[in-house]
Amino acid sequence: MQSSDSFITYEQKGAVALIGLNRPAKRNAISDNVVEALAEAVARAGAEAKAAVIHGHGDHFSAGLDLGEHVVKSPIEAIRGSRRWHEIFDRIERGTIPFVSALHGAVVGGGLELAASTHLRVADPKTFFALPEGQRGIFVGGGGSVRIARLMGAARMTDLMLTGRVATPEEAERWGLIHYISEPGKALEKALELAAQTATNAEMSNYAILNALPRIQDMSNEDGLFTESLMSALTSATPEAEERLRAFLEKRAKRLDIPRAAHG
Ligand code: 1HE
Repeated sequence: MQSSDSFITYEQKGAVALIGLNRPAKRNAISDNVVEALAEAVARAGAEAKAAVIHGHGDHFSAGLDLGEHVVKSPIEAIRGSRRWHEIFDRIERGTIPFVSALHGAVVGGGLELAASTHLRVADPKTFFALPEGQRGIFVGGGGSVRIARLMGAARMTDLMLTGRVATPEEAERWGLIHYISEPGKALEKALELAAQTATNAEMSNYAILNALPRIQDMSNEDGLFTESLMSALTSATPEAEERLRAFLEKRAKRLDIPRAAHG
């Protein structure tokens, strides 16, 4: 038996926390122990790091909910379990630091729900995505009907759930489910690079991107524009913003990395 404190690994790489799902023998299936260890790692990252990467040890990111544990649950126990997943994934999505997921192998069911709670998703070219809940006689319970449906559209999610079909990284990218397809075998490297980049942003800007932007999507135009102006005022009234704006005007700021093709 694996000891419960090793279900998740935690390392710090500069300003970035590296959180690893670590049950490779069970394809990183997410048991109650994994969820609790993840909660601790997420809290630690929020306190100690400026960005975080979530990845999977072994050949897969995650095979989703631990089906062995699930079968013995009564409805009320399952509701408690689902609500606990919501709580922790919400801390990832609406916290104070950006999370990047490095995906490879299976990103299935609850594994995809976890990935959907992160802010940027990078996938290896051999990653595969599926929502086989229909075949297992269950439903999503880790926030997928909200997050995954919003990312790729409820119609596409319906297809994956009804048919159980497996989607490719190219499809996932086209649907807006992932942001990047890495070079083969380099998803973690690319995710770390992106996380390190986000860690250099002003913390208030990151907070606004993580917390105001998604909430504004749930508002009317009027309320969205109003909230945007408040957030904008709050963000620009920080000493960090003042210094960064001055650095740009004094030509001390790092310049935009403009793709060569755009130079004409
Ligand atoms: C598991 C799990 C799991 C593997 N819970 N034990 N998720 C699924 O329906 C996906 C189920 N898993 C698979 O389809 C396959 O395992 C994979 C395609 C991901 C990987 O295949 P493969 O050939 O590398 O591994 P395997 O031989 O299938 O599995 C290796 C072991 O991991 C095996 O245990 P063993 O004791 O026989 O060695 C499997 O039983 C075990 N294993 N996946 C428990 N998921 C909050 S609601 C979310 C709802 C969902 O997530 S539904 C989707 C569930």
